[in-house]
Amino acid sequence: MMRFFLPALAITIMAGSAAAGELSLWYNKPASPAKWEQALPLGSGKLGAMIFGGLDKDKMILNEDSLWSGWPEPNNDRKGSYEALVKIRKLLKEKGDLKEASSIAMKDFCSHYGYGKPDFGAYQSFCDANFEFGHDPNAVTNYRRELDIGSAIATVSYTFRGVDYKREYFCSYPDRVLVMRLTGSKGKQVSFALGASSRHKDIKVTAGENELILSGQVTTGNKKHPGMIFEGRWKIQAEGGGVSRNDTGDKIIVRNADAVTVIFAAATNYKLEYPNYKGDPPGKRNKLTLEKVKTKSFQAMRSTHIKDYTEIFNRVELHLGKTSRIELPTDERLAAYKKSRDDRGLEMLLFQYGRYLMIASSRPGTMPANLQGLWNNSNKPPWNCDYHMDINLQMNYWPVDSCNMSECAEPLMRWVTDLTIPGGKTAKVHYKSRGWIVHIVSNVWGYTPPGPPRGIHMLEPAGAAFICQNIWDHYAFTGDKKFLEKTAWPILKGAAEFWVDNLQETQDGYLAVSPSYSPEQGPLSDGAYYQTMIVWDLFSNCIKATEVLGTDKAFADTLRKMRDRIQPLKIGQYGQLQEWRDPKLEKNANKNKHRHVSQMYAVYPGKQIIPGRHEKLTKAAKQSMIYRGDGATGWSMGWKINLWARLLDGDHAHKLIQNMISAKVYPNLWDAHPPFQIDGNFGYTAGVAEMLLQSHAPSTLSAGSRQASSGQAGEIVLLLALPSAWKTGSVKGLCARGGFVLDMDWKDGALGSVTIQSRTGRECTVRYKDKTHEVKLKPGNKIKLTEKHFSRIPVRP
Ligand code: FUC
Repeated sequence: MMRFFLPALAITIMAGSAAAGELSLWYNKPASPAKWEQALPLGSGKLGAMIFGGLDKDKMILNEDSLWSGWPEPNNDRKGSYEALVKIRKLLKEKGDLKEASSIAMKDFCSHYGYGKPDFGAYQSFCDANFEFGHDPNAVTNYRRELDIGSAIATVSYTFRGVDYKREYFCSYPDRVLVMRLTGSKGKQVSFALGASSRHKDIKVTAGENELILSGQVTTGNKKHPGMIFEGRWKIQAEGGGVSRNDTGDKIIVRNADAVTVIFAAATNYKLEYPNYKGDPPGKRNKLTLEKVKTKSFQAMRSTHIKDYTEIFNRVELHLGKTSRIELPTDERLAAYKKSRDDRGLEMLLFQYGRYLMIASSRPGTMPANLQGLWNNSNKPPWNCDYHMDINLQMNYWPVDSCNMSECAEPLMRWVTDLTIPGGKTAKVHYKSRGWIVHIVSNVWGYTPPGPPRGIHMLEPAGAAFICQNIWDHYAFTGDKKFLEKTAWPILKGAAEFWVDNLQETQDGYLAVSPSYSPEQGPLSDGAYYQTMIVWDLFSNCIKATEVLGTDKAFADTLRKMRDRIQPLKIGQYGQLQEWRDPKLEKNANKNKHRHVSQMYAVYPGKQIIPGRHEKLTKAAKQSMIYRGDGATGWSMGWKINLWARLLDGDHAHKLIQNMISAKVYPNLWDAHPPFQIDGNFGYTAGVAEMLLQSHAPSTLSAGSRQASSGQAGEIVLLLALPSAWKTGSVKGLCARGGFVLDMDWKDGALGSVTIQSRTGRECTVRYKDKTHEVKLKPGNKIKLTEKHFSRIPVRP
């Protein structure tokens, strides 16, 4: 065992010889047991597994996406807080007294419950599966650990004492289980012990006949609110050899089998349903899951998994040029990238990895992807591994529609739908208003109030409106009217109603958000632009929704009138786009390097500033981006890729890509905040798509009539942020708003051809450089265009 940890390991284990594929992450050694960022993530949306590939001993970190500490606290809205809000707003408006307002906010407005308190809880680790193989690392050759994201299968293979061993792993979404297959090249060579452990105190591990069960309960320290109960079950199917349990009855022992299939199911008693969030016991759920696969062979489960996964994954292909160091193990490849910055294959791999991680962490029926997707090795994870609503959760879902994985958005929609109920209560108690709201953070228990008073950032009020941007976009991309009517509109309308009731008139007669604050920088004021940009976007999307659905005309008129009075965007003394209305708060704007570039919401993901149509504001936005710089946390760099893409500077976006891969990516290609935070992976993937294809702007041709009738028919812009480093390449399957799917190829920086397929039959304008082409297709039909099809048409604002 000890030898396993010795540095000598690296010398004794020989690199595998076969070349990895373009879609593989691979390594010539096991992950260090202490460094999970070296391990390989597998997931089915519900179940997550980290593959370390140990030899003497091996652990697998296992997760289930609903396991949280905490509880749904029915009294978490603060009674009497509305009176404090009135005082805060008065102070901000009449005296500009930011300090006194903040102190009242902390004292009398914030909830006593929430983030950092026992009720809020944190996403929990589930358990570890512990294998003892007894294979001496020093005697192993041909070691290779690999994750093929083309099939979502991980493998570990090596030679030990003349036997070629192979372990194959996948998490099956359709079968709801993690499957592992262990084989040896000679008969009767597969032997191991399997035990289980957990970071939770209250657990029991029992080995039965061909079965291991770990059951437990999360400790809350509060008798009134007992913690979640959870259970993991392994079924061990050995071919040949024998299966028994150890003397203490907590391990399974497999001896001399030809091959073994291990199937793992996990569940909790959680149900995403306000107010109790309680469902069936986990044992019942696991039995049902395992019963369904009882007679299914490993090969059958494998085929089911591959079919399900590739149906989504294969929709998109990307090729960015020849340079690709696939012959290097991925950790060495990353190190090489830092020097050369020219591995286009790695840039492509990271793009597809974001798609892989989305399919692995968010599928219909599961929880939305949290700050770490669904992988977690701790009961006290960074930021509780929660749902952060001031950029992070929204960023997680940026690539979902543009990168052709629309069904992966379902968990977000279901979670937000549930959240509107407690969010409606918070709106009533804290703001005496209609609609719904969520502040900076939320969880699986429907937490929506501001607070607790850890700092004024706990008051950030735009969480609901911001997530509505993702929800509207899901409609805009899919054109799914039923979704708009049944799911999206109630959410959007409620979020907009809240702001109709809550926008405040400022001293100079504008409408603004008070109290507002620019994430995560102070102070509290009535003039941060972040919230009003988001409300502007929400109102604009809601107006379009009413046109598409032919509903709520009077409400749309109110929104139009109020939108026109929202504080206008301003350019500051350094030529920057202002983050606050008050110029005094802008005095350091030319030095501010803060990771949040909140004033840039208007550029991405919003659409209030569009290059070519808002020239002065575009220039100011670029200036602000230059001041903020090309560094920051992983997610911030992910956002900046999208921003430079929207500002049509492909080379600058590519510089951010290079900076990110060089400094903010772990050996397993997870994004580093640091620590690991998955939003940066998703931001990166969305950013690459945005560099190649954009579809957020209204058509430069139509003066409004067509947009009004279709709701979102806009302009599809091709390759306008293509970096010079991606001279020649191709992409297949990217999506554009309006229900279009595009394949493109380009050579020496110029468009070769584009094939556009319509899913919905809507019309659109396609633009390449300054030329456009009008597309009108029946649903399912395609058209192939080359540059000669585009005719020069003047751009109309
Ligand atoms: C936001 C960011 C932090 C971190 C946290 C989870 O608050 O400002 O950098 O990403 O979310």
